[in-house]
Amino acid sequence: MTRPGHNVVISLSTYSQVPLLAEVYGIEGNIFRLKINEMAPLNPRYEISDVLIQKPATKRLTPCPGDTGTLVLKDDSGNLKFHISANPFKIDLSSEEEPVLSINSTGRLYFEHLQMPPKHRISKEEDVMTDPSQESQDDLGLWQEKFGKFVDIKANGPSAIGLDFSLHGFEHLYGIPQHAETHQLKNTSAGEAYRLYNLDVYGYKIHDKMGIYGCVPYLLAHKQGRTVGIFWLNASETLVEINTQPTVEHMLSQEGSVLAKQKVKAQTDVCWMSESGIIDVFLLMGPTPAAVFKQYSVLTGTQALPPLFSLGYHQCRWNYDDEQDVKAVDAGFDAHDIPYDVIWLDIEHTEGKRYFTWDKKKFPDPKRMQELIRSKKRKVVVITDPHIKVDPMYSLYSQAKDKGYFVKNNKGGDFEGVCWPGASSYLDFTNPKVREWYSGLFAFSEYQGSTDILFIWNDMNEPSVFRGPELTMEKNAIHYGNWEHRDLHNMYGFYQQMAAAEGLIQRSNGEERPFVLTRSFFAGSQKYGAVWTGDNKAEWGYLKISIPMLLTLSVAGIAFCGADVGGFIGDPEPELLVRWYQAGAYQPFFRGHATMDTKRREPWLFGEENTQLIRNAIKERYALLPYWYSLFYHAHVASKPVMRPLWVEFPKELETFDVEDEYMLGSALLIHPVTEPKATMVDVLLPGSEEVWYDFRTFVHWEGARTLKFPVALDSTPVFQRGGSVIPMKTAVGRSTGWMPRLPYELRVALDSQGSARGELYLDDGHSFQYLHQKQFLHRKFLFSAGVLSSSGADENGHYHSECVVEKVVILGINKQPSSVTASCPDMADTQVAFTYGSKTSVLRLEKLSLNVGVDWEIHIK
Ligand code: MIG
Repeated sequence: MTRPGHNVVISLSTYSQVPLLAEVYGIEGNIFRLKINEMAPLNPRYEISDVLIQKPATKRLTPCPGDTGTLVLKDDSGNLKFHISANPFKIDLSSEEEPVLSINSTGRLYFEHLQMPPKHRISKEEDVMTDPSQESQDDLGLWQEKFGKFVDIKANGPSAIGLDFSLHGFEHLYGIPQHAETHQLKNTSAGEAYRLYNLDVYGYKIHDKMGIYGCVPYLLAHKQGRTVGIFWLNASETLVEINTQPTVEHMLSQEGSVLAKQKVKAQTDVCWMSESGIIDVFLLMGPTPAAVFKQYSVLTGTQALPPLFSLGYHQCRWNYDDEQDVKAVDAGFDAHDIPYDVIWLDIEHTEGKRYFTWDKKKFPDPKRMQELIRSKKRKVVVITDPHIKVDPMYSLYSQAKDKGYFVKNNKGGDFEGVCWPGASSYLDFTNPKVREWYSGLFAFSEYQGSTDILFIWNDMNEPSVFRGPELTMEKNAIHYGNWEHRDLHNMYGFYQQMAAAEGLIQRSNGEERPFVLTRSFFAGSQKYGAVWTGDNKAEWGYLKISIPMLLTLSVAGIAFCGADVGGFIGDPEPELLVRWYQAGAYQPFFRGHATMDTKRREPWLFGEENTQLIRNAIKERYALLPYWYSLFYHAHVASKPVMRPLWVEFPKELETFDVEDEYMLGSALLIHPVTEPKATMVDVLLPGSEEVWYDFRTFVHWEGARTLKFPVALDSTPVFQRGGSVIPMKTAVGRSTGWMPRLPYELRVALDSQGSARGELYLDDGHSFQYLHQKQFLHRKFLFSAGVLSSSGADENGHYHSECVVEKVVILGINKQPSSVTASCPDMADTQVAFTYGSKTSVLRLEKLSLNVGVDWEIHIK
């Protein structure tokens, strides 16, 4: 063992026929990294770039005395200790002498070293081979694999890697999206492992471990008192096995009334296996959920701050047929008084699925159409897929062809597959030059018919290849740098969204925030926009599973996520559609979408009663946009998910650890969507014995640590405000977010058992980067304590002029009628505030206030 600088190098020879090199790094912020590669691989093995936002800042681990054959390192600030033994190779991590996790304690370290192909080996080893024709079939099998009609010839032969981690005391694991599965990861010992392999799966099955669309090779483990994360930085096909032994109490004996018990602590073993690349794993040592979120974002970046419009409602369909159709749908929203922000155009808007073009018959004047939408202060999103029609007359194709920008097949020609346009080649977004060129295609001068209200949707970027193995690209296709597709498959979509987002930024000379929705994703995709869960079905089960699916994406760093409202495939019954709008209104990315052969389902097509219900759901979303936007700011600067599983907010409350039918929006709202047909009652868990919870609509309150039998009608989703919070809202909604900046605010103040509350409001221009470069923003905090509600700066660096006022304050949980309420601002005489108080409800309402949102003020309640 040697110790160059900050890392430790260990030679491992027992796990592979060649020496392996293990490097151990301490990283600032309670992170630990382990890299294992062959000491001298025959060819370089793939190492991921572009996911880590910077070279992680390593820090010194101090060696301490330990047993012979063991190296003990201490991380002074994190109270962590690493016991490393080389033979057998094992690492134990402990925190203040409490064992947290062990590496390779079940001995699953696995490393297939690169070898000469069998032929070469034979010729080289001729002298020792007695009978070369007896070359074992097994050997060949490792070099080529049959998959249906496909033969995967592996350029580098077998190259798999694997490693196990034992998590001591943990039995709750989350993460490794994307699967149509529960939020809490299941034990896989009896069935299939979780598979991380990005695939296009139309109408995917629920409760399946097969990979769909995108993945993040990152999981979190949580127990009372500690949360940790394991981030396995590898983009090849990956399997994750999870084996949990829960805590058990053994009854030892019973003598009289005395019970002798022995508690055996829970342990979960996780084994990661990937097809190629190297072992590069980050251990995020928490100890809190918030600390783990932070650690992950230090590595991969935070959620991009979305433009405000993208938090509104999106109307999509495959397809809105033509300009007339777009106009009519847009007008329908106004006629029915339903807010919406964006109309979407799917693949049919193009000239024969040639992206960046328009079907001239259907969309003869795309700019005229966009000017109409602009006049409504709304936006358009169009689709651009990564496959490019093989057509020498299509300039995008011929340019990319000439420049050599397509992924290659293993014979050196351009890879060709079949997709929507027929024969297609696939842009090699892993090449920085290709990304640069692709970004340039979004320039207004390049993209004919585009304007600055046009934003982007990346679909089919797993990549989807019809008639390809599992509907994707052959693993032996060749990318930039001569890497095989197998090495980086799971990053293909990540790179496309990266290039598209960059393109939108560039077309505005760096001034405007992009919006790009992607179907495929990887660790770090949060930096480039939003993600949705692909082709779900118009069935109740898909509505229900959308919640755990989005919670899983959220804890894996992807805060801006959503599921197709209504269900993409099939025709939802009206009740399902209504319930889906009510649920979607409280999910981060809120888009109605439907496939081609479904009936039209714009919100007003199901009778006045249902229109009213959908209208209400969408309006509730718009009224809460100040809260949503503030939460996204928080996700952007402080790494906390917007949509949070209960365990994140109540990390000590065991009964929250497996909850997935309800969740928190930020720390103030608890949402329990109705996902069953004809429901009249839902069981709502109100966690926390210290908490008070208020029905968000009736203001009735309950103390926490109980399960409510909560009656539900068809008119709403159960939503509860947590005592101790202040939620900023708008008093009214507009036809889109564009009509809302001047509308006044309402503050919902819900008092905790001590009679206090706090909350925040973030606002800026909603679309540019000036919040970043010129600090043009307002970040306010509201505090209620001892009868005084105050507004003050949460971040004095920010400045933004707003005419907007706080007009209304509703305080929940005031238990006596005040005698006077006065408001005071710095440059104004104190004024009496008119109020109404309901002694039955304990609700105090202050109306007709006119307190500028950007200045400090106080309201005194006596
Ligand atoms: O499988 O572009 O998930 O949202 O409407 C069809 C057509 C291809 C799949 C996407 C879906 C989109 C559709 N696409």
